Parts: sequence; C-alpha cells; structure tokens
Amino acid sequence: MPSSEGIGSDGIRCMMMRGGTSKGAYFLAEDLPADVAERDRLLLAIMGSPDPRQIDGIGGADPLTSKVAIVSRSTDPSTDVDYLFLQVLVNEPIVTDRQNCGNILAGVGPFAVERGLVAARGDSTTVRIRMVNSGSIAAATFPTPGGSPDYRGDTSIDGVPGTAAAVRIDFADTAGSSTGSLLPTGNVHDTFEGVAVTCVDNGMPTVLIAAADLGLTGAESPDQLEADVALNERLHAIRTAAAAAMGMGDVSKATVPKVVLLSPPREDGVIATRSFLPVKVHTSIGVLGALTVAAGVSIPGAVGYDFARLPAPGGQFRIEHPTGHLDVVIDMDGTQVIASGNVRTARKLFDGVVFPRPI
Ligand code: NQM
Repeated sequence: MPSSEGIGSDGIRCMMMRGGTSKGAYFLAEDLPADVAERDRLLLAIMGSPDPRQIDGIGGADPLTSKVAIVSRSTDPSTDVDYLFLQVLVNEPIVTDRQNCGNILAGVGPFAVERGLVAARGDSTTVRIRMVNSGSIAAATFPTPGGSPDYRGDTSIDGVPGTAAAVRIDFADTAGSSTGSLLPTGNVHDTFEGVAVTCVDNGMPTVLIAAADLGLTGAESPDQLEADVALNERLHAIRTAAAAAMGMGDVSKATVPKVVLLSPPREDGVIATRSFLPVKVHTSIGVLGALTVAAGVSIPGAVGYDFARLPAPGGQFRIEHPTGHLDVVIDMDGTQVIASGNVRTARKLFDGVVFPRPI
C-alpha cells in the first residue's frame, strides 16, 4: 500500500459505518501501515485532523464522528476478531488508543463478515470480539440471512433517526478494563476540589458527580453546558485530581476519564446523565459509559445511589441522556460485575477507497 508517491496515495480500503450513535472509518489491519507512528499520521490525514471542520478529510468534525476501528483475525483462539479502537482528535494532531468505544463496536461484527474474516453462520451470526484497548471480550449477534449482514430492521435507538437491525452485544470483563479496578481509587466516593465524586470504571473510566453539587439541575442542554466557562474550569480541576487518584497519570491530552453529571430521572429511567467527552458534551451517552454509570450508581454510598431509581436485580437500566435514553443490562454481585450487555444498531454507509491528504 505505501507507494513511491507517498503513504496511501493510491488509496486505502475503508468502510464507513454508523455504529450506535457514532460514526467511524473501519479498516482491516492489513490495509494500514504496521508502524504505529506512520499509521497515526495516515489516520490524521484521512480524517482531516487537526482542523475544526476536518474539511480535507472524512471526519465529521465532532468527537462522535472522528473514530476509527482497526479489525483483524484474532490472535486469541477464544475470539474471532481483534478490534482496536482509535479516537482521532478533531483539533489536535493526536490519535489515541486510551479509550474504548462500545458504539463503534456495534459495527465490528458486520464489518468482519463483510470483509470475510468471519463466515456468516445462518440467519444470525455471533462474532466474538477481543477489544484490544482493554483486553475485554464482547460477543455481537446480528442478522445474516443469505450469508451477509442485513442492516434493515425495526430496532430504534435514541439519537439515530429511523430503525435498523438489532446488534445484541454481550460483554465480559468490563470492570476495571482500563484502570484495573471497578473503583480505581479504592473508594466508593472521594472529594476533589470540595466536590463529592465516585470514580468508576466498568469499561469507561468515569468521574460521577451530582449535578446539584455544582448548582445545576442536570437538565441543561449540551450547548448550555459547553458554554459555561466557570463550570468547565471547575470540572477540569476535578477531573485532573480524580485521574491522578485513579492512577491514570497525565490526562491533559487524553479523552478519558469522562466526567458524567448525574441527576434524578425525569422519565421512566434509572438516572439522568450529561456526559463530558471530556470537553464536548455527548448528545447521548456512550455504551461503555452507560454501563459504567449503571455499575456506579448501583453501589451503596456512591454518588447517584441515593437518587437513582434502581431496577430489580437483573432488570434493565434505562440511562437517560440529552436525546432520550440508552438501555443496558448489568448483573452485579456487590461490587462485582458478573455480566453486562445492550442492544445497538449499525449500518454500512459506504465501502470504497479513501485518499488521504498527502503526507
Ligand atoms: O462509551 C463516546 C460514543 C463514545 C464511547 C465517548 C462509547 C462508549 O458514544 O462505549 O461508545 O465516550 O467518547 O461513541
């Protein structure tokens, strides 16, 4: 693929997919350079970063649409494929593997079948995916009538217009996947900058804060929250202190930990959320983010526990967010997460060859 005219100048095979409420470029590992620095330079050029509009690339000028999945046959015999998630920052020349993405994950199984890494196994196929970023495993099940993914269906998810085929995802080993522990500071709650927080990681390292403790209702829109300079300075200070206590080191250029503001549910959910990515505010919430909130607010003494409307054991957790809700299931035994899962949809948007700006 590297040619005499420059890396990728002949074009690189790429499939664009919507995965859940995110959108990203999906590649086979073999179609990208093996050298990580070279690969990242190429991905920045493909997405058009750094540039607030990503005008010279295929990124969508938003963290939720500047995402990459790299998929290969698994080196682990217990899984079918390896999935490496990369966040390509919009405004900075940074490609990071420090976070995982459960939305882009929803497209990985269908992509693996489309590219022939996994053969369809009847009307529906389950692909076992090793999430390289965290080492955890997810099983994705989706319809494959006639031997290829069928994206049509009647499942709707908030934040995406219309309906599509369901992709059911069952997770194992999400607790502590990035930090080594469900409660990475060793405490159910801590106080940073005078504010009570719970630091929790059930697939996404997250700092939970009660919106009321910051003088907010928790019903503010993403735009309102992003425009509040004093709030963002305060959250930045809390996040920096929390990340240090979580053993995450310098996170000034990292997209984790996330900060999630919690408030009592307004509809029929368990809890209401506003999720900072950590600067832009999510229009919904990430999948692993929702699993992490669900695990956190289930722990007595954690921030949110007192005002969450918890379901009966084994019940569904409806996590409210700015554009609706995201349903997850989670099975916990005390502070042990036994299993978790959810239903997403995904769709192939285009398949072809992408031409990066010259590098
Ligand atoms: O938490 C955004 C998203 C995500 C991550 C983010 C995600 C997850 O919605 O599993 O999917 O938190 O940066 O795509």
